[in-house]
Amino acid sequence: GGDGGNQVGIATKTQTKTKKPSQYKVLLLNDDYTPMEFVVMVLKRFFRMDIDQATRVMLHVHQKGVGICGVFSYEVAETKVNEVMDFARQNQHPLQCTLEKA
Ligand code: TYC
Repeated sequence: GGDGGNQVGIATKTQTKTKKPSQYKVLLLNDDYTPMEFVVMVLKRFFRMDIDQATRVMLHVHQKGVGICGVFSYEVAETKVNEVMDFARQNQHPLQCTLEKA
């Protein structure tokens, strides 16, 4: 490459672009057993939603099967998924939470 002045003729490229961190959606999945109030509590506690927002997202997931809790960096999304799954397990609910590239 014309930038490195590499004497052995290996192509090089100077990094000019800064990588923007990838974003990930945190998804909540419906099931037949987790109480609606528990899902609302999860959305309030881990995604900082108010009662109206949390109720809307919970009902969307209940009716459509899946819904978005939020969009975060990989690190934050992974942490949220783990926190929700741990909290559901501790309370013996089958609630499933996952992440997907935005
Ligand atoms: N379907 C559940 C019920 O009828 C409520 C529910 C909503 C469960 C959203 C999970 O992600 C969920 N009790």
